[in-house]
Amino acid sequence: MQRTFAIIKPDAVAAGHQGGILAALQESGLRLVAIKALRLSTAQAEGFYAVHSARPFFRSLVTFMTEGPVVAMVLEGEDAIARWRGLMGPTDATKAGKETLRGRYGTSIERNATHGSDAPETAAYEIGFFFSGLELAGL
Ligand code: RTP
Ligand code: MG
Repeated sequence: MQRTFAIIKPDAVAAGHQGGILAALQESGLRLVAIKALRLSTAQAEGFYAVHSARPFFRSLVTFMTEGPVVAMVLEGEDAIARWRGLMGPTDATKAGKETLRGRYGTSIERNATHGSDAPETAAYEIGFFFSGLELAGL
């Protein structure tokens, strides 16, 4: 059993796609362990994406991720990290198939509707960044 961290990004929340994304999540068989809506501060978005701080798209990414509320989630299942990334599709939404979340709900390489952890270590870090032990206790 593996856990991963997922975000419904501000573009998808603003467009009202939470329901469609949650339906696809349920359909996939992954279990929703925890969920909350919040709005990231600039410092929080910078911290979350610190690994990309030297990239040319960093400032734009932080502006995007703080433009409105997001939905943060912890997902669980066999091979959850790879399964959620498979559901999301590639980073560039314009190159993602319509069977993927980014293909369906994203509009560009930046405004791509969803986030998913890329490895067990990043999943553990990201879950801890957004959720307290209390919120995950007993789940
Ligand atoms: P994520 O971390 O959000 O799940 O996405 P990812 O692994 O598929 O892509 P990553 O390389 O980690 O990039 C993080 C997010 O930065 C934005 N981005 N913009 N303008 C650009 O060239 C560019 N490249 C990436 C996207 O929002 C991407 O999801
Ligand atoms: Mg990434």
